Amino acid sequence: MPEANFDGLVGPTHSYAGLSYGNVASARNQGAASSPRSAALQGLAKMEAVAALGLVQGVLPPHERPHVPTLRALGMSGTDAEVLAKAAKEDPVLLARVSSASAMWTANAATVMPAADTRDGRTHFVAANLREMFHRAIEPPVTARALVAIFADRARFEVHDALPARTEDDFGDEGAANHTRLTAGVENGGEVRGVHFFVYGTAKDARRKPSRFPARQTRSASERVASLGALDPARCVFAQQNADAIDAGVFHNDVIAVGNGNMLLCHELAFEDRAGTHAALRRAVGETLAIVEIKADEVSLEEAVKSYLFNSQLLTLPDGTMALVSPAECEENPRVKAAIDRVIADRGNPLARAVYMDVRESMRNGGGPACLRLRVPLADDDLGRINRSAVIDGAKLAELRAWATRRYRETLRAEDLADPALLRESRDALDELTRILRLGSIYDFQRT
Ligand code: SUG
Repeated sequence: MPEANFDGLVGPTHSYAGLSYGNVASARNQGAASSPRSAALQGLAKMEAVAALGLVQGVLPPHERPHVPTLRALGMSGTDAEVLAKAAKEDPVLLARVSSASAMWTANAATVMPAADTRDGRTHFVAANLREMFHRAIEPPVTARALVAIFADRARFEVHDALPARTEDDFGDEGAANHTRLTAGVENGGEVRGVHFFVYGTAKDARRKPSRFPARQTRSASERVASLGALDPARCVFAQQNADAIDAGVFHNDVIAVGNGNMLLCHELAFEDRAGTHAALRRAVGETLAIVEIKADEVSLEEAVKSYLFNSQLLTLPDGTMALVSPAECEENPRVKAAIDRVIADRGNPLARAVYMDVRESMRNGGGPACLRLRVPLADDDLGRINRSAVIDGAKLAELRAWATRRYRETLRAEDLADPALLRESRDALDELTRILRLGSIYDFQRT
């Protein structure tokens, strides 16, 4: 069967706090009012659209935010309301950090290495440590619990905790956003063997490093992930991201390249060593690999970052063709739209169509369609071994839409984050969600 996609649901505290240095959209929209309800409905509409293409679509839950335990660990005490009031007064940026709904971008939840590629024949997940940004570094424990709640069968799945991370030079890991699985044909599921392409922003011996913005993924982290996932080293390719691309706002590889099956769609400025990276991929995947490049004079780095062209989902459909699920911003930019049309018209690759989705609430924080999903290549018989309550069908979609409409606020501003009513509403919403998705008690507030 083709790979499944597990999208992150945005949480009730979705906001624009400008928290991610090096993420151009996040900085540009700092301080804007957000709409958590629209964000949730946009995300659900995208899940519906992908399911309608004939794919298995799952959902991963938001995290508990504001995360009061983090504030307590930093010495703020009293009732929950008092803790929130202290944070708002003493450190509003910290309050924004522990309130971010950033777990919605599940391309950063984990790296997934499917059974067909691992030594023990099980599918391995390594939760990402996201250590570069404080607001994201608090995600891994709940991410791992959510994954275990869905992929619970230890005979088939192993969920690893995030890599330990200490200093700047060691194990910064941002998960699937810097990892692409390629195969020799259009089939991308758990039955076919894959090649694992890891792209890192920096390494101890890197020839060049970005000068303006941080490189979040390190080579040593990618290597440890591959090792935890029990991959065959001969089927792994490691490549450095172009330092200039990072400085232009490409904070993850999935902002400048997307691959699936035997197709890699990438910008000519994606990799530090362009020719060497292409050659290594061709050697590992074989001559059937179609590397489709977009040149800088067709779409500039700046346009790529603004439109999020490469943050499209490249999907294999049941009929054996591929579709691109792109942000609406790509359709609105004539040069980007023309580039997509050119690739579709070109017979040398499997891309047959594009679908444009409005995920603007997420885009304003630098999250496009591909950021919103974790790909999980499953084998046919795995589907019966996962928690099916987290898989979308018509009834589940209707239930989630009604839930979000009832539970989420229409508008949210920075000052609302200290509102104790918002904390209560969020916990009530998540408590109900864990019942809808049958996740058990994954949140701290449910466990104490
Ligand atoms: O980590 N934005 C996220 C966007 C993640 C996108 N994911 C992928 N490319 N796969 C980030 O920079 C912004 C939150 C804020 O500023 O309020 C944020 O965390």
